[in-house]
Amino acid sequence: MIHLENQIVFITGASSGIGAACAKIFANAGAKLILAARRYDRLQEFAKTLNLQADKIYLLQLDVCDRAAVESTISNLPPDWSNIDILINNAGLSRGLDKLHEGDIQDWEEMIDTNIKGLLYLTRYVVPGMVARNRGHVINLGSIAGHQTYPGGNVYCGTKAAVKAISEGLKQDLLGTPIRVTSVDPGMVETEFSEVRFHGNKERAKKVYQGLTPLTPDDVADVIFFCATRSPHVNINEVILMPVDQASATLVNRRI
Ligand code: NDP
Ligand code: 8X3
Repeated sequence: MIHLENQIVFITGASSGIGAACAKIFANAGAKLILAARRYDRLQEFAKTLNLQADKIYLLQLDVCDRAAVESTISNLPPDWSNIDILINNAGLSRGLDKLHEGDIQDWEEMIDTNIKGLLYLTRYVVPGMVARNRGHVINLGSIAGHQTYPGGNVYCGTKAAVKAISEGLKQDLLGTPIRVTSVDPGMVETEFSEVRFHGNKERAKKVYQGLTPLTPDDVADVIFFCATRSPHVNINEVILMPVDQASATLVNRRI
């Protein structure tokens, strides 16, 4: 098993949900955290709750869609923070649940720019350092939506299918190095995800999880932590996890 004391873990989308839960579990294991998100105030508020010494946490206001910002952020990390051991490509979002032929093109752009291009930029700028140091682990947040498409999911599902392909491709391209690549692909997790999908409509978002017990962000962070702590020769390629109340992207058991 790998010990995480003082390993540098870079988590995108750490201001909420699964990213924040990852920050907690990796902090408890003694890792040094680089936490990134667009909402810097939110990130700062959350960081306080972790109660970490200053040399254990480094906050970044970063929009993963901004290629130039990603490049300069990674290349200008202070020396004590530049040797990233684990990259958790978690920042992501869904927007809308419209039929494809009625979809909002701005929603599509946002999902594609964040879930695919943002993940690619981080990977492109972080992984060369891992290769040079001969160590590292990239953990991507895929989704059940990358395995099964559901009505109205069209573009979001397409972005997560892309994440699946990109994770597989990266694993192949890093063959011969000790760098590990994992895709963690959850079903329903109650976070701000649905609120973001429905453009802030809290009532509609709440209904998504009504009458069933969804996964919590901590459930997903547990699995990510498991993947990160296997022996160095073990690569968990892909994990699909879903609530007991969910059998597929479209089949759920509601008790109401
Ligand atoms: P949340 O909405 O709770 O969290 C999303 C995080 O991503 C926030 O911290 C947000 O921070 C950040 N983010 C979004 N866009 C950007 C951006 N352009 N640049 C930087 N950070 C960004 O959702 P989840 O925790 O549920 O989602 C995390 C990941 O898990 C996503 O990739 C999602 O697709 C995936 N997932 C979620 C599932 C679910 O059911 N909830 C199931 C399967 C996968 P900020 O707004 O401050 O930038
Ligand atoms: C999030 C899970 O099924 O709501 O990726 O798309 S789902």
